[in-house]
Amino acid sequence: MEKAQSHKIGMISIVVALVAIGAGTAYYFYFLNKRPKGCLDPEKFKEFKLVKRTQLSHNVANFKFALPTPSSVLGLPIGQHLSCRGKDCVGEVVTKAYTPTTLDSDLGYFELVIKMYPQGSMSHHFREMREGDYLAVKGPKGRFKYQPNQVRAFGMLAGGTGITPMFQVARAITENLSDRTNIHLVYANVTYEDILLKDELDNLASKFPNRFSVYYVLNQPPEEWDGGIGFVSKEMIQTYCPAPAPDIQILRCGPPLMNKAMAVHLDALGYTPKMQFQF
Ligand SMILES: Cc1cc2nc3c(=O)[nH]c(=O)nc-3n(C[C@H](O)[C@H](O)[C@H](O)COP(=O)(O)OP(=O)(O)OC[C@H]3O[C@@H](n4cnc5c(N)ncnc54)[C@H](O)[C@@H]3O)c2cc1C
Ligand SMILES: *[C@@H]1O[C@H](CO)[C@@H](O)[C@H](O)[C@H]1NC(C)=O
Ligand SMILES: CC(=O)N[C@H]1CO[C@H](CO)[C@@H](O)[C@@H]1O
Repeated sequence: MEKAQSHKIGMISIVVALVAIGAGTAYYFYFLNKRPKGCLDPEKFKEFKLVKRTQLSHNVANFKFALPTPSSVLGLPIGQHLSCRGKDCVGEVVTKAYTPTTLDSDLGYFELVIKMYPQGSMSHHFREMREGDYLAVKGPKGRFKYQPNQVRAFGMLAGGTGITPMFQVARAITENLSDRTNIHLVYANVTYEDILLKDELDNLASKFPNRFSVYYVLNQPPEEWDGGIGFVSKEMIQTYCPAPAPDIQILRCGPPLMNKAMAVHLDALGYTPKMQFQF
């Protein structure tokens, strides 16, 4: 009797275990298939073909890369970036972060806007790239998590190429009609010619006057200039960004010295660490 009982219990636990394994496997495959299929692998570099290179200024170009099929999705969450691998001028391998200016709603391709510095190591790689060449890319990378209406408003402090993650977030927000988030961008550069994506940003501002505003700041402004002059100041942040509140966030992305200066300004103005994010 006792032996039969324990035998029965043994059988039951085996059945329970099998059912659990079955359910787990089904759950795993269900979510694996439900997940939008992306072309990226966070562990492994994958190669993408450069199909079009468009020079935008003497040292800035737009690089368009093809995805495996015309309906492929890159699979990069809003505001996250790619790790790109290349070789510098002496053949040393380098990897650097880049945020596409395209979104997952752009099927079959992604685009990078790259500023190439004369002495830059990855800059060298991009300068040498020709249509038909392949770029090694890994991702997604980054801690930024964005959900529609997660905040009432974003303030954005960008410098130079730090505009690309801001532009991506701004596009995603304005292209979603049920997202009511407001965006206040302050964008700093040295000269007028350094301003990246200016047409695209001005376009957003005129199409969405109540939701997107941009204030340009230049170290060396042209003679006629109605934007800011010098470095981004505490007063500019006060005037052009949302005031500290639990439902706003200030994003920053620029050269390290600018990021540091902006963090000091934001702390002094009373923005808590939770109200600040650095890409
Ligand atoms: C999240 C994130 C997203 C980014 N997205 C983009 C993007 O979309 N497009 C893009 O072009 N870059 C982007 N960057 C910057 C990029 O990762 C590299 O830092 C940049 O391309 C320079 O790399 P490099 O190897 O050519 O230069 P390095 O070898 O690192 O630098 C060599 C020299 O270049 C000059 N230099 C380098 N960076 C700067 C700078 N920011 N300002 C002024 N002078 C500089 C300096 O003189 C420096 O001494 C992003 C960075 C981050 C963190
Ligand atoms: C747009 O926003 C709504 C909610 O505000 C969300 O449910 C939807 O997924 C968003 N669409 C896209 C394409 O992100
Ligand atoms: C690429 C570039 O010109 N970057 C500069 C833009 O302006 C900010 C602030 O003046 C500088 O810190 C960047 O180096």
